[in-house]
Amino acid sequence: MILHQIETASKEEMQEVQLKRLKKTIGNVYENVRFHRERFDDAGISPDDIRSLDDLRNLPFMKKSDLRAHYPFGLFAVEQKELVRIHASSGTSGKPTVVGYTKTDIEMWGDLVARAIAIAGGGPGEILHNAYGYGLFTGGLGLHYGSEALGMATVPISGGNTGRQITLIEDFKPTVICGTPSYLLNIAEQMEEDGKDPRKTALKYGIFGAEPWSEEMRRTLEEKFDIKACDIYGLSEVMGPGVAMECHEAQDGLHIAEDHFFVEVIDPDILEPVPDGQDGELVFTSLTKEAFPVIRYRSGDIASIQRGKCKCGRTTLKMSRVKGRIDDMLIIRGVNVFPSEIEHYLLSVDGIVPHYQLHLTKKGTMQHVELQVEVDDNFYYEINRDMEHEEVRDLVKEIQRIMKSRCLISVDVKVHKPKMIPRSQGKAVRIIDRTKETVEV
Ligand code: DLL
Repeated sequence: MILHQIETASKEEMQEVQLKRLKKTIGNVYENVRFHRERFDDAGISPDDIRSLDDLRNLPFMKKSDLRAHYPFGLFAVEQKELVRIHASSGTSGKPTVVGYTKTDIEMWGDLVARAIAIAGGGPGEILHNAYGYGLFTGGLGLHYGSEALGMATVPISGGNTGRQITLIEDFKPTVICGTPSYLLNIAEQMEEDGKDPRKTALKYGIFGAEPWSEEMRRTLEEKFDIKACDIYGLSEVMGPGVAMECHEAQDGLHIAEDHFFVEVIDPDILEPVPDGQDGELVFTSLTKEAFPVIRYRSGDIASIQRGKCKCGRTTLKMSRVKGRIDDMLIIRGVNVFPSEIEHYLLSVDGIVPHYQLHLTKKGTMQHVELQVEVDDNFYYEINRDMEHEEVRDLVKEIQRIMKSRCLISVDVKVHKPKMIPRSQGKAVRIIDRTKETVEV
């Protein structure tokens, strides 16, 4: 269901809307945010110099460190009394990044998430089971307001308490479910353990994101639940979920809400644009946000973009799956690899479940990676629960061979018995980094 005419607009029509909104945003930040005003002045640019979308390229980039440096409210463009919501994300180091919303921002976000849910197959009158965490994280409340705006009965269960999730999925009969892909896998496994068939629920569509996941993981979730699973992307600094959403018709890239977010893709080393179709860092400029506008915000996320009309009828720019964050990219003996690429190949190995962790250590100056995986129940019973079994050694060799030939990396592999890798209730922890604890060799 296409909710808004702008989703099928021509390129010219879209650019006209974008430019008008960009000029307004630039004027707003120059007037109201000292940080932006000083940087514009330093670069010798006044808001009137922004006459085309290309002129945006003359402005400096913003980074997460700018948010931390102005913690908590230093980059807000409205007075505190205009705010109706504050979210924050913890991050791995230092202060959290804080974002704020006016009443208009919240309405706009709700409309955009409603659009996203409709893109994924949801519709008014149905029930949506929302297993994203409620709280400072934008996932829960973001999907919640969008679902209500679309006219869906929203079950605000949040993450965790998997037994209760299963009961409500069975009893309320939602047709749409939202959560991180790793948590949904956790729910499916729990159902199977309880002797229930996840394919027998009323679910038709899954809206999964907030963490990188692979095509293989999509196939696993679709197969387990008998649903169509689509990728939802967003980041709190830019708004939250709903910045881009994959359509259930094509399942081939995520439609960016271009009328609200202008996207650039740059080479993170030289900070120049990369051609369409080539991976680079996504950079966002918000076009309509009031409380916390962002100008050329470097997301740290690696993806590519493609143009053209989609099978679903939309004409908006599409982004690929996010491969991962620049900070999560592993450099193993000179080879760059993202955990999602490892997942992609790992899941082609029979007998392995889609839960895995990468344990990083340093031996001398060398980064050392151990890939920890887990066998499925069938495999475990076939080897008579003997983890010393020859087949486990063969499995290790097979995984090492695939990692070497596909990802070009040499890794140690540790195979666990079932249920040993910690399960997530939100964003999965894939990397355990112990490189700070140097082991001398
Ligand atoms: O994760 C917002 C969100 C909630 C998106 C629910 C989708 C669904 P943050 O906590 O600020 O916000 O984390 C943002 O998560 O920069 C990406 O690195 C990663 N991320 C989000 N969606 C995806 C996705 C939310 N679909 C950070 N694929 C982003 C891969 C994703 N990574």
